[in-house]
Amino acid sequence: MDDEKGGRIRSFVAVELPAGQRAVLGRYLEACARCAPGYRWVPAENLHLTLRFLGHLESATLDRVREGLARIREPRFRIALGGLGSFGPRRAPRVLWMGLAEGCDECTHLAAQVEEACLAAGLEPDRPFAAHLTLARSQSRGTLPELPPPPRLEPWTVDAFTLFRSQLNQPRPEGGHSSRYLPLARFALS
Ligand code: 2AM
Repeated sequence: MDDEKGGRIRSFVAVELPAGQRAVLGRYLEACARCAPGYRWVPAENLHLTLRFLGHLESATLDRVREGLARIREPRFRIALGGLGSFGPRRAPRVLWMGLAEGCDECTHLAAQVEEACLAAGLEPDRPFAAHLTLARSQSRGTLPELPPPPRLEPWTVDAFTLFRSQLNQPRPEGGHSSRYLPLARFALS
């Protein structure tokens, strides 16, 4: 299985979506997938807001990261998803995402605390953080068709963040393959 390289574990830190927002967004992404099959749309169960991609870590390093994450003391905060955005060429974006209408500063601050824990555990510095919830990745390099308007999603309170293990290329019950994300630890915000 290629989530493990020489015993190392592929992992990342993220904010999870509540079940209600996940379900609404999941239905929207199914509609998008019918419009734009040249994109790989994230399955509802995989939706998350990445705070820090950790890559493949030795288990001792992952333990140090986990200990550092457990020492983070930050307050809960409200978050609201906003409009669609993209990375890459405007007409044929590489990645489609949803931005934050609320909670962007708090998320950025939390990501900076996570980054500190990673550096203390011996990881290389990450690229600058830009809060976004990835919805789809291009698999064809073709132009992006017009998408249905995104749903309005209720804001919610983020009361924890999660360390995930990523297992690549798991077969899906409905066919095809995608990553499977397994929560390793959840860290409460105060
Ligand atoms: P993103 O989709 O929010 O950009 C789990 O794989 C998460 O880690 C992905 O959702 C992705 O975040 C991020 N990620 C995956 N591969 C990455 C890479 N090579 N560099 C940086 N972040 C990556």
